Amino acid sequence: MLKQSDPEVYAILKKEEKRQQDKLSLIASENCFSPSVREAVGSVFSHKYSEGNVGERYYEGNENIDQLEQLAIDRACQLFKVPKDWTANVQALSGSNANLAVYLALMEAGDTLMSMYLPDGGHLSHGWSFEPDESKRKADLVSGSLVYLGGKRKVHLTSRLYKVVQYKTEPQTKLFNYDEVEKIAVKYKPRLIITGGTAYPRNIDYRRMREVADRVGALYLADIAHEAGLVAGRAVRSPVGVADVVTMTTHKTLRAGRGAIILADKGLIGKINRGLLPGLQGGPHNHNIAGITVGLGEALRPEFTKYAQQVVKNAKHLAKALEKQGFKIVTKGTDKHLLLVDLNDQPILGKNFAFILDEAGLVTNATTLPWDSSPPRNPAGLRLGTPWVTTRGMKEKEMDIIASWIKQVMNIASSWSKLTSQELEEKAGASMELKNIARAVSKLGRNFMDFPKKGMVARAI
Ligand code: DSN
Repeated sequence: MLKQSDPEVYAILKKEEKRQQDKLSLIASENCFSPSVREAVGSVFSHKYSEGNVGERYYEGNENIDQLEQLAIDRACQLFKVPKDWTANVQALSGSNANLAVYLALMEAGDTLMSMYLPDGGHLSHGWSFEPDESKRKADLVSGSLVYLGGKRKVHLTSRLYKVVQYKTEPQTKLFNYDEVEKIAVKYKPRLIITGGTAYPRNIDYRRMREVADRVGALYLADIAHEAGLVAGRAVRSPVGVADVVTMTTHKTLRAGRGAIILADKGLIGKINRGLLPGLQGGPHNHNIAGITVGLGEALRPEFTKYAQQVVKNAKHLAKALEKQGFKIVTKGTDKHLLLVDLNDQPILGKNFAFILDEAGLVTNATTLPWDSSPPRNPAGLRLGTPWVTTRGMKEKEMDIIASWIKQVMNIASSWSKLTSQELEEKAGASMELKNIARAVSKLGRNFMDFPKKGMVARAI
């Protein structure tokens, strides 16, 4: 129908379907959803306003939305094995909004929060501000201090509303030292401590962080946006019942459509509900809640546990395979779905390399690395993740192939290190060698996804 009614949008949609089919997404935060999740997201649920919570709405006509949202809450509680007195909120439109709702519920403006340093893998919504003066930034990197008190430019709302103290990894290991984190907490006495982020490849010791929070009388928020599916599939440890509040997005490893879930005890969730509405949002996106409900149902099936565990196996294997190809992996591996490649000893750094890889059909993103002073516009790191390729059914054998393609691309690009970005883009665009790899990527991809005719979930694992 769209084809006839709006051929322009239809043509763009077809191009995007082809891009997703032909290329491999190795972006750690991306995944693809089953046809059932997508059917629910595209449903009439998007037509309805339903401000409020189950059984207490400001608009009439919400008997079906109530049933849907209660099912989502029940499934979330079952999947994440919450304690008896806990419940869920499934209305936050995104992970950032989920976190903001928690802050609104638990803190006053001006309170102190403590979170992971963004360049070491934290998240913007945990309160980022930066120092525009590059020399001061570099001085901070060599000082060896494990605490960051922010810079002049308060780019995220969180850093405008609250005092933000961030803890860093250690310069040698690039790991968090919990004794040091505890000292920082004792000194700055935060009201809220946050763990989690987007690029820390190792497990977080939730129990140790609970001890830190208890020592200083802070509340503890575990943001598992990235790991939600791995927690659900028991492929990594769970902070549920350890932290006071757990937030997550639903569209990354959890593969349940776009949105967010907040888990906490019923008293806190009551406050968080009010943080979201009227504090932050208007009507919930019921079509997304429908997608989340279907995705949670899928995640409750035994196949999902196999999927989550294969995601981790694939990431560990990809890290090893890349090491064999001569790449340096931050912390020498991973405990989860993502890994960081340190390109400092390679001819091409992160942003340029990610661009060239995309020309070869491998979609990735550049990232900052802990204790690295490369320019933020072309950071030295490359973040890779395995959630999407695992959904497509790929296993260790394909990780070896992907690692060898990444090496081949670096070899092809090795003589381009002195080029300007524009020259490099022209070279990459014209390279027959990159086009050949892109063809091989697309050929491999055809064995792993009948998109969009057949469901990936049915094919995966
Ligand atoms: N954009 C997400 C990621 O890539 O990790 C975080 O919000």
